Amino acid sequence: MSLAGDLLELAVATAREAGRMLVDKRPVDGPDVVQTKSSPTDVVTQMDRAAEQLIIERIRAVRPDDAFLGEEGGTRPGGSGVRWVVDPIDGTVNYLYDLPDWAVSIAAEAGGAVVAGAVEMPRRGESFSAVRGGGAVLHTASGARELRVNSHVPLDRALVSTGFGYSAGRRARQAQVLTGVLPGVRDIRRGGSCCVDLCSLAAGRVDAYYERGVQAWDIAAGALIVQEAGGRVEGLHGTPASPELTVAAGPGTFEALHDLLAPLDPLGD
Ligand code: LIP
Repeated sequence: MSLAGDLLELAVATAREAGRMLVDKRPVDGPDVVQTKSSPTDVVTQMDRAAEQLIIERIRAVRPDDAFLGEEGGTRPGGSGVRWVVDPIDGTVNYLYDLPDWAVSIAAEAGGAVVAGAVEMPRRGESFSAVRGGGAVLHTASGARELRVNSHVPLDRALVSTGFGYSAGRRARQAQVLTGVLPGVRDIRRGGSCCVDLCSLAAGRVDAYYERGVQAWDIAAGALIVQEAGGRVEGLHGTPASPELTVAAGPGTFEALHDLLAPLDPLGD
């Protein structure tokens, strides 16, 4: 098997194990918040930390020389040219409230580019994955299906998902931008997890996604899944997607959403 294929297999198996652990070991009264980050509502639970530790241990047992970038601090250098980008729970607030839309996201980079990605959604019973150049797939108990984004959806009929940051100032600005987007689209969805939103786009369950301020670990696996399902994932004016701004949609819809967003100055203060 190719390196990317090997990495994918490890990503999928590890994400599945972490997802199972997060369901099985979630305390009945809800997980404890052990830390807050950018604001009092940007929380880390003991389960985020336990899942990240499990993921790093499992991968290191097989590939001890790889580097890691982990949301909960599991960042370490490596000498193999492979780096794992890990979000142990994307959608932590959903997990805290026992809402189903959260996921384990694991991406593998080789030579600086994401080549494999797995997004495990245990409460939905869904495993999304992609390998660069090999397409994107959704596995469920009833089988596997190849993913394809919706394309050329007129913007006024496009269902668009988005998200909001954790700081009050950033949210106020995001709300202003939203007043310019909402009248031009079918409707808006705010699910609470970037990688779930990206997988929903890849599966044709929404038509587009944009968000300011997501991190590398939120988008790494989901962006590959969207691209392999035929979609575009970029910033504004041909820049790559980044923590600054991520815009994602199928051909035709992407350009229309881009042109609606750009004059709204979504990166302004
Ligand atoms: C979440 C993102 C989501 C965003 C949330 C939050 P976390 O990540 O996936 O898109 O809207 O505010 O940042 O904090 O659950 O890993």
